[in-house]
Amino acid sequence: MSDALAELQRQLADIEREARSTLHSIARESELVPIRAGVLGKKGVLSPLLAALGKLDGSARPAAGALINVTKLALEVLFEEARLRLVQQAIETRVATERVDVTLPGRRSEIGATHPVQQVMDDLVDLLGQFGFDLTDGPEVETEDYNFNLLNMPASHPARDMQDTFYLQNGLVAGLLMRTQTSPVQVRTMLSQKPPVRIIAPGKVFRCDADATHSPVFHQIEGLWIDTDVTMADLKGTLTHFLRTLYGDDRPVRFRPSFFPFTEPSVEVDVWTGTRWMEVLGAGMVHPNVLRNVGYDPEEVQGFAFGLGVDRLAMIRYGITDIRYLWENDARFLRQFVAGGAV
Ligand code: 2NM
Repeated sequence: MSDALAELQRQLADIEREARSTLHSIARESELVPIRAGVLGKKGVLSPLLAALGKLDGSARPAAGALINVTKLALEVLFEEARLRLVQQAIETRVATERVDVTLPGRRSEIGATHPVQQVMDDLVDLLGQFGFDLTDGPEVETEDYNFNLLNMPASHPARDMQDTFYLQNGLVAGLLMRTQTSPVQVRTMLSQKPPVRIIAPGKVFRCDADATHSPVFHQIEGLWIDTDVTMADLKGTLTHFLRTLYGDDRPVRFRPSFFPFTEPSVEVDVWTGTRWMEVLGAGMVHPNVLRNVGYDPEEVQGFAFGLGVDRLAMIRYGITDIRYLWENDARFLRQFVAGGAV
């Protein structure tokens, strides 16, 4: 072998050894590209050797060319092996570090639960629905007509005082207020429907009052049943059955005479707790003036209405002593009412 060939062989061996050791030291496939270019590329270390072929003796050229090609092939194999090894390593690293333990419990933010007042509301609405009452609703901002005048509450009525009612002063529409009861929904329904009417109106009501047992925003369900032959006996029978479904079949129920401007006669209804009478709702036969105000003839149709405070019933059901707990949104308080236990 000529000196030139021996020298070429030495150089090729150096290049191959150098490439092997470089390929063993790298960790990422992306590092491969510049290294490959530096060896096999146009400006790589093999190029000057190929260029030098021209300067060799014609007789030495084929052997030199063959040597370079054999090394080039070997290098290509080396680079491909390295690429496969690095790709495989990357996959194994990902599998090891991004492993998902499918046996872990799911992670999520607290999704919360139905508020205790809403739970009672839902239960009562559901029960009254079974009694045949249709669900209605209406605006929380009302006019003096719907909230007071049509309900037989004249301008002189004490409940209409600024001290008790939130009046709105928006400078555009006079006489708007936050409804103080859901009866305006009953009025709107009677104005738009002929009897028979059998509805409940659940919702928020607003009064200027705040202490341990009064909240400026609270919840009512009012019921109304008007037909040609609805009597005080229907009032007593329906409400007794309603309360005994809620509190137990043999629960003593008591009707006391009372007064509301929109009913005559009016009653307050108590249930026996075992130690004392507890007031749970107010009711009465709808006043003839109210019937006339909505265009009904009190000689032809009559009926009863009732109203109950949902927040108070929730406080009784859950033993809550201060109504303000219901509004503070303290998660430690609210978590106690999650059905089936704390979240
Ligand atoms: C109550 C008590 C008694 C009542 C009356 C009416 C209407 F619109 F028919 F006149 N709605 N609700 C009523 C009657 C409400 O709450 C303690």
